Amino acid sequence: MVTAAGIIVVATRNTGKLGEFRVLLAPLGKRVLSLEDAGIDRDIEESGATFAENARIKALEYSRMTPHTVLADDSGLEVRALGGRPGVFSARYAGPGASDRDRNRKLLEQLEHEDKNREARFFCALAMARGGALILETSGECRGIIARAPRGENGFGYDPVFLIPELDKTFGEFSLEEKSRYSHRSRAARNLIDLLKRNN
Ligand code: ITT
Repeated sequence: MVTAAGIIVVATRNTGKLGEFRVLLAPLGKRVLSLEDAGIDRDIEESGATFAENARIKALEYSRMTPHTVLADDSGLEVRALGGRPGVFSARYAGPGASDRDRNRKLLEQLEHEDKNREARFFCALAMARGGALILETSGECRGIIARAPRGENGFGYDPVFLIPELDKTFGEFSLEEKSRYSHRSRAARNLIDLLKRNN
């Protein structure tokens, strides 16, 4: 297999994540390819019990399908009043075929009677692999609260309902540049870049 050291395949079909990674990985000066760009159309079952396990499964499996280095992200929202749910089920929270809007509606309904206890965190686990071998793993988190109603049109997923109280802004009201400073994914990506620098 021919590998190109200047390429990273980001193992996601989520275009929101991909757009963020293009910004977050820019300091590495590598070409960022999507699964589609890399010609990979198979899907991997996310059977892990934790974000870290799922990120590892995705990185290892996809790295067997391409000669390039693969970076996988498994992420989601943990809400304290819901005992940490939706957690690893964040993408599947409102069942198959549901939209981001459906998931946000369900979340707000479930928290309807929670006036004070609305704390939540976004968590992002990253795993990097090549040729079926793990290179590194890291993670990042961002704490906030669940807003009373969706605000803002930017981002994806639960962004419109995830509020940073100090700024009185949801992630849905953040620009891509602001989200790239505060988010769980940006923290994980900074850790990844530090680890890569230390290992080289
Ligand atoms: P891939 O597996 O292809 O990467 P996915 O959307 O299924 O895409 P996950 O399994 O990691 O990704 O599920 C993460 C879900 O958590 C995602 O669909 C969103 O609903 C939510 N999520 C994760 N990061 C988020 C963010 O930065 N903003 C808003 N919602 C986020």
